[in-house]
Amino acid sequence: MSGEIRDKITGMCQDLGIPVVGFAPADRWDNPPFEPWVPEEFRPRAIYPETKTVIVIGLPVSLPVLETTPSIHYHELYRTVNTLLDMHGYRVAEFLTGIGHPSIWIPRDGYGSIAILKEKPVAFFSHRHAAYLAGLGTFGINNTLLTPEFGPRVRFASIFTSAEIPPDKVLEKNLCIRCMQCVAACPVKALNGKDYPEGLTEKRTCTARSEALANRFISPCGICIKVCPVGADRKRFAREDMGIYHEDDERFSVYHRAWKHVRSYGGR
Ligand code: B12
Repeated sequence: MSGEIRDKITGMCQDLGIPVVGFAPADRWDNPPFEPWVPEEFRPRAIYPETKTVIVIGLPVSLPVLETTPSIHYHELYRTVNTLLDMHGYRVAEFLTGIGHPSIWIPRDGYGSIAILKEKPVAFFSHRHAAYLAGLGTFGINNTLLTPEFGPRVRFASIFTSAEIPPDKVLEKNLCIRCMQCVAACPVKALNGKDYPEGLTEKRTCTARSEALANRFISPCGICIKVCPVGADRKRFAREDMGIYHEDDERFSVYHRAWKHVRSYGGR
C-alpha cells in the first residue's frame, strides 16, 4: 500500500489544477452499498482485471456559465471540461504506468452518439458510482453525485491502476437536502422525487431532451444541476438566493437579461 504514490498523484492533480480527487479500492464494488447496484460486468476488475485502485478526478462546471443553459456558452464549457478531463485522466494513467504501475484511463462519457444512447442508455462504466466509492460525494434526488465543494456541478473521469493506494472513506452524511428544486425545474419532468436509485431519471425523456438541444447546438440541458442549492461554489459566486432562477423576481432582472442575450446567439 503506497502512501507515496497517493502523495504523487494528489501533487500532480494540484499542479494540473484538478480540485477534486479520490481513491477507491477496486474490491469496494463487490460490497453493494445499496440495491440495485452496478452489475458485475460494469465493475473495474471485470473491465481491467489488474485494477487494485480506482482514482477519480473531478473538474468543476462554472455556475455562472451553467446559468445560461441551454446555450452555446454552456455547450462550449461542457466540451472544454470534457476534453480536459480526458487529457488529465490519460496523463495520470500514463504517469503511473511509466513508474511501474500499469494503469488505464476511462473516458468521461463513453458513448458515440445520442442515437446510440436511445437504444442503450448506459455506458460501460459509471463514474458517479466510482466517485461515490472514492468518498467524493453522495447521490442526490437529481440522480447525480453531489459534492461538498461544487454540489452536482462537477464532472468526473476515472483511472484504473494496478497500484495499491490508501483509500478515502465513503461519505456518510447525505448531502442532498431533498428540497425538490431539481424535480420542479426539470423541463421534461424526468425526475420523480424519490431517492437514488429509485429516483433514477426517466432516461428516455432526458435523452430525448438532450437530443433536441444537440440538434440546436445547445446541449446538454443541465437544469437539474443548475438549481441544486448544495455546494460551496454557490457562496463563492454569491448565488445563495435561489430567487435568482425565478424569471419574475425583479431583483435579479439584470441576470435574466444577460442570460437571454447569451441564449439568443450561437445556437438555433
Ligand atoms: C448516459 C449518460 C447520460 C444520458 C442518460 C441520463 C440518465 N438519466 O441516465 C443523458 C445524455 C441524457 C445524460 C444526461 C445528464 N448527464 Co449524464 N451521463 C451519462 C453517462 C455517459 C453514463 C451513465 C451510465 O450509464 N452509468 C452506468 C450505470 C451502471 O449506472 P445507472 O444508469 O445509474 O444504473 C443504475 C441502475 O439503473 C441500476 N440497474 C438496474 N438494473 C440495471 C441493469 C443494467 C444493465 C445497468 C447498467 C444498470 C442497472 O443499477 C445501477 C446502479 O445503481 C455518464 C458518464 C459515465 N460513463 O459514467 C454521464 C454522467 C452521469 N452525466 C453527467 C451529467 C452531469 C449529466 C447532466 C446533468 C447533463 C449535463 N452535463 O449538464 C444530465 C443529468 C441527467 C440526470 N438528472 O440524470 C455526469 C454526472 C456528474 C455528477 N456530478 O454526478 C456524468 C458522470 C458524466 C461525467 N463524466 O461527469 N447523461
